[in-house]
Amino acid sequence: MKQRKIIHVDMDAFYASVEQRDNPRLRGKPVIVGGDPGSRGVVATCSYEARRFGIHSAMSSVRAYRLCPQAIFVRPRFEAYRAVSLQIRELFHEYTDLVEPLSLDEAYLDVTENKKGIEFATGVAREILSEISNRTDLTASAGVSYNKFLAKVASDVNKPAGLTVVTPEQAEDFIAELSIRSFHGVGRVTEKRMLARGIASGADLLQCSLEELQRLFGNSGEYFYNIARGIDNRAVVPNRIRKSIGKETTLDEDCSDKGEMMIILGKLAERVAGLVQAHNTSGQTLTLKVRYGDFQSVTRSHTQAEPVDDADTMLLLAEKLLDKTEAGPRPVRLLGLTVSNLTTDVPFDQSAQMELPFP
Ligand code: DCP
Ligand code: MG
Repeated sequence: MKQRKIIHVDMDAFYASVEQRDNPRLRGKPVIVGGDPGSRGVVATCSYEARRFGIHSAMSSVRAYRLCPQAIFVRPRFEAYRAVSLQIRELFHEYTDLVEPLSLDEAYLDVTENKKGIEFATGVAREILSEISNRTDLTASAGVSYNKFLAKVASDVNKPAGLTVVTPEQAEDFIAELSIRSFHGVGRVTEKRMLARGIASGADLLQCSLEELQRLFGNSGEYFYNIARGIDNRAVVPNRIRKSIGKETTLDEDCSDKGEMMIILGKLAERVAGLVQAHNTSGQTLTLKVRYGDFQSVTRSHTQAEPVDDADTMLLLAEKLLDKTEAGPRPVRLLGLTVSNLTTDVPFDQSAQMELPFP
């Protein structure tokens, strides 16, 4: 296999940096994004100033407050984070379509072939980091290597605003010195089990046989065995993103009664709203599709600033859209409702494919 060029990009103290960017009073201060200490909230993330006090993601807000009473707590503003996420994703796609987002703030890129014909992956990474800072006023860090595992670990090495390259020649030493905690895929439980076996670093992991690792970690055993040797053949898999979420249904027989149509649209609205909510999203456009008895189809759409995610609003809009068709006077054989202009990226996933047919 041809040697690949993989980049892992990860924004620095993401939510907290967005808050500091948008509110100058927060700059240079310990900022905690998450629930307030009065509630039983947790820290989503915190600024680097707050990290000096030992505060980190997933810590209870009460504990964070005790560690740093002068910290400023702010509630998350997901719309702002999503907007940045879209900006950086668009940027990534200027270099390659092999972009695999892991969350709002990080992604793998396979730039073996890149759209700009840049020879070295390091050059691509450097350009991406500087463009991120130009376009978003935020910093990111990147890791560059020949597989996902090494790129991901490398991106963490020189945070913030760092660029770390691991060449095939450097990989062995790089991995040997890694603490087991910094291996991607090693959670707290696995870390404990490894430490109990005397595995504290990449070098220790390299001493373990495949059989032992499989006995200890089941299916993951082989993964650990391979990454200790710098082997990781996982491909960068781009998520296909849904443009819309909708349902349609063919009626048992052609229908000329608008009341009946509204009952069917009510069920459709429930289904579509359920899906939209299940994907944690909402959309600004609702489209009604009507197929008449003679198979001619028409659509009518309504777009509004306020995103929609509930069945009641959808049904209300659907009724107005239905009035803009010839449904009634002309018998109808199919009705459909679709929400588009989604406010978040919704990947096609298993759960969506496994959906049951209407009703
Ligand atoms: N996040 C969260 N809860 C967690 C971890 C993360 O809500 N337990 C959110 C907040 C982070 C964002 O996801 O800003 C990105 O997660 P990262 O792990 O990349 O952390 P940061 O970007 O905040 O910091 P770093 O500079 O270490 O990447
Ligand atoms: Mg990050």
